[in-house]
Amino acid sequence: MHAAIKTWNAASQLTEPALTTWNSRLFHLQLTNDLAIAFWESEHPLHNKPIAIEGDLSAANKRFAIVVARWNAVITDRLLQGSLDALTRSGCPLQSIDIIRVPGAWEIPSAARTLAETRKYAAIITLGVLLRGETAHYEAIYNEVARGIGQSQQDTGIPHAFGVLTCENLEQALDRAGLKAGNKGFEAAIAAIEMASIQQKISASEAKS
Ligand code: DLZ
Repeated sequence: MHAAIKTWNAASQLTEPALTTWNSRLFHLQLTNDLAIAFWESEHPLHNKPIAIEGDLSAANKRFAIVVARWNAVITDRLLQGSLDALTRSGCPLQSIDIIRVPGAWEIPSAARTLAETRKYAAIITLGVLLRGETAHYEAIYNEVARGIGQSQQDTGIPHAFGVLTCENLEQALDRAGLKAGNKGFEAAIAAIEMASIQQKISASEAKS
């Protein structure tokens, strides 16, 4: 580009290409007193690096299950609404979504595992709310729920999105269920869609190699 400009107008006010401190080269062409053009060349930081497999956000042609606790239903219903919103807006029809209601967060892992073992689902979304102030043995329950969902995911290889809120009180839970801090049910479903796509892509690349 520098050589081409020189040929085009040898008299132009052209600086020589100079190395910058951020691994790139730069020169200027002064066109008028008020107007200059900068030409900047840099190497893309990912040049020659392996191409990453990344999930897309299409939920079409996949089946999803949502396990939702009835305890604190005023919140979990909103989380469920958020998950359904994310799935349907990403191309998953309602007929391809199974909703399983369980009594409380404690029951989520076993239902999730039963569903995962059917191998019918691209991913499972788990939704519940534990309120610290109102739940005896809060830490113990939470740890076991998180462990059980994680274990089901690891043992079956089916992605499980974690949408079990742990909140100090009802107000905080409402904020996270669509009021002030987004809707964690929506976010969990988006993670599920992305992971389902990643799994599909990894399987496809395995089949090719
Ligand atoms: C018992 C109980 C309590 C105290 N708190 C909650 C809660 O905040 N969130 C929730 O999802 N479930 C709670 N549960 C119910 C337990 O999860 C479980 O359903 C029952 O102990 C029956 O096994």
